[in-house]
Amino acid sequence: MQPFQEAIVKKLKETYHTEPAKANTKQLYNAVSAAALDTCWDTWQRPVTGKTACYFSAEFLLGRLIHSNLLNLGLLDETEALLHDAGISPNVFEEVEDDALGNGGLGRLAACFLDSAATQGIPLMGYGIRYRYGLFKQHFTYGCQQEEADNWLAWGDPWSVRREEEKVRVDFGGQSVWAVPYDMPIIGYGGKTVNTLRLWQAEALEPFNFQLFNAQKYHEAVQQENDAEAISAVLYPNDDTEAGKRLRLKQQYFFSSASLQSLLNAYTAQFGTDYSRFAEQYAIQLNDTHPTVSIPELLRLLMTQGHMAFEEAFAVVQQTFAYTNHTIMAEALEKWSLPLFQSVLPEVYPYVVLLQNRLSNALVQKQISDTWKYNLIQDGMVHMARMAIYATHSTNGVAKIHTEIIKHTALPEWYALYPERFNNKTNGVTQRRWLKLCNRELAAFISDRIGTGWITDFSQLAKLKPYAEDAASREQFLRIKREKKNQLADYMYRKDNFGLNTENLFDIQVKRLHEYKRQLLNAFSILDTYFGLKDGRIRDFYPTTFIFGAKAAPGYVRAKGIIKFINEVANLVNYDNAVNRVMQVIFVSNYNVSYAEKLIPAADISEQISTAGTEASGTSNMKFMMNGAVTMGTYDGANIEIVQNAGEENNYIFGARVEDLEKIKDTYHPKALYEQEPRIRRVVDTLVDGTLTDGGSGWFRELYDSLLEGASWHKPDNYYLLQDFLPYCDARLRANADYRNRDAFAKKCLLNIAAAGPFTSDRTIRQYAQEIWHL
Ligand code: NBX
Repeated sequence: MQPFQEAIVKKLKETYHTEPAKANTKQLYNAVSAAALDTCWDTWQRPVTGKTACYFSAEFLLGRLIHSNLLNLGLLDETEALLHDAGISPNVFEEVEDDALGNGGLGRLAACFLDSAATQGIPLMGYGIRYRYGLFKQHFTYGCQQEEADNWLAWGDPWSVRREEEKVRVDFGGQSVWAVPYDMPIIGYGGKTVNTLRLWQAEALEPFNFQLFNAQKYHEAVQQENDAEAISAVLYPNDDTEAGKRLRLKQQYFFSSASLQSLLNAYTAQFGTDYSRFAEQYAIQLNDTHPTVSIPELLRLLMTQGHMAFEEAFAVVQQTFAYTNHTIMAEALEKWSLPLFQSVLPEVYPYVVLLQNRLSNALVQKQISDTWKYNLIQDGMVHMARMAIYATHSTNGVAKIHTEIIKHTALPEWYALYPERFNNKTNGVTQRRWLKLCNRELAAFISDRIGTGWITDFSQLAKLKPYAEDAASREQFLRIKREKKNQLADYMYRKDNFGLNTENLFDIQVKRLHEYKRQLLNAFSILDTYFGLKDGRIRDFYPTTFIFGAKAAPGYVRAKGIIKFINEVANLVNYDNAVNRVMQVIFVSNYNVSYAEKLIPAADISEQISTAGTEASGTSNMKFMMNGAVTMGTYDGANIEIVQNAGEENNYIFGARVEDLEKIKDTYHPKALYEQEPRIRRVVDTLVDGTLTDGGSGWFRELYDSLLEGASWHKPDNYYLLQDFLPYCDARLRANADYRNRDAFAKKCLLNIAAAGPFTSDRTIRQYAQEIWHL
């Protein structure tokens, strides 16, 4: 037996008095994890020297950690051999719950960044919240989304270490709590660097009040405990901002203050209480505006604990912080009402006023009169994005087009004031999880041809390009795709009790459910194909399986209506014997990181169909690309950079561009399109003509009206579904026809893989380190 295998056996024996062949999954999971943690403990505990970057984020969507940590430590093969010898399935850990402390792209990006930084020896530490319950679990009853709490800690938390001795106190107006850090190792590939993700848990100063208990006030006796623990109890399941929730502001301040206090404690231990050189030791990246209350909080700490004058403290703050914007949707820009902010954070508010006063002076000096566009405090609200731009040295977008839209459309007044602060950092994803781990077959295919250097240097993927011309490689690629479809079919049968036709073309759209992402457009186009097949308008259709996966925010009624609609479309198609040999539609339940790892490698077509100008970047588009799917997409987000690099001729770009929409936006009349075009009318009418039913909820009528009549808060079809409908249907039929020539299609796929080099988060995080943090 290898030493690591012996270590696992020893853990099982000492902790659970059992052995591999007899252990249950939870015991195995905890023993393997603990043994693995031991192997990197010394590396982890080595003190870091020099400047450190800190990623402040309300979300880290880590997914399942055991496989990626074993991979990065080089212990995956040994572990699997041990499982095999004990007669245990290699898939045994598939029942272990994901760490789902995030909603979607923003939280998953944070997780990719941590992996990439550790792999490249960049000292990047994550700071966030240890939610007791992560993103809700989803299932469907009669096609409607139902939510269930995500009790992820039921599996134990073997990758965290509680650091009781490093807890700090966080004060709100009238409430004080402990913030207790739980540290997780972030293990770089090869195990040479182990960084830290520090997640804070809220606990009561005094958990139990005996006096109240003795007075038989049982509820009051535990009230402090309950109120404290509420702060880190649950992840808010909205992936756009929910204005005005008191607990949400508390969460933001809780982890901001705790993280800053812990950085100041570490700084003080090394350099004393002269904080004037703080920014030489720490760079802090704000992941969207969620941690932006860190700005007045650091000011407060520097001026009270460090006795600094305001101007001096402001300079430190500005040199320390940088801000990343992830959305330009006006309704998603965070604002807090003044009364709420003042009552939750009375000690912090005065520092917001100091910032506002400094800004006011600057605006006078620059002779700017429309100050209402800039004010941090305006119309009874505290504007967090404005604060994040004003008090930091860098504001970045997450794809080229997104950064241009920030500069010229969303926040032009700020770009005019401080043009040098604005910069782009196109997103990326880690190829360790999103290729090496989730698609071992394709990873081996690549390594056989170009060596293994791509695992840590993704630019080497370009060396794969000549193999697109090699018939044997194309054939081998197709065999791998087939194998990944079979694996997905097994998984989906277990999870969703649905049988996939693995001979089919797999067309997949997975992402949060949002009107701007246009899952409804996808569904309309599927219906158009369905009617086209039945009418005989469409012939020679290559059999296709359409797959959706998405969670809707629980309060987002329209999004839930769209889920129900797609499930009804799926029923209509799947039970219709006239078409179900050539079409399948399935909406998988509980789409999460682990499901993504099964779905993405099996895709032939990646659906990236947001309204131009709305998706800041997208990151699943990159994951699909590196797994050899072609992009069916609009000119939006990182799709643009993807197809520029891989060739438009190897992808399917359709629909109105930002400039086109700009031109038609005042005259757009979706009802005219509906009336003129029978194919549009036919699919839109299924919402109301009895073809499909919403079970009496009224959701489908509401969707119908939103497209044709609008609502009090928006114009009709404000995401231009009907505008892009026919071009989308055409592009899909074109791709479907192309797919018949499997060999030619495989060539496109291979050219996409070979062009994926720039879309690694290794490149992104290097750019942050060099251009923003100056490490
Ligand atoms: O961030 C996403 C964007 O929509 C994607 O285009 C982008 O690729 C990704 C990474 O840059 N934004 C996102 O995921 N937002 C959230 O999850 C979110 C969560 C909570 C909240 C607001 C937004 N209050």
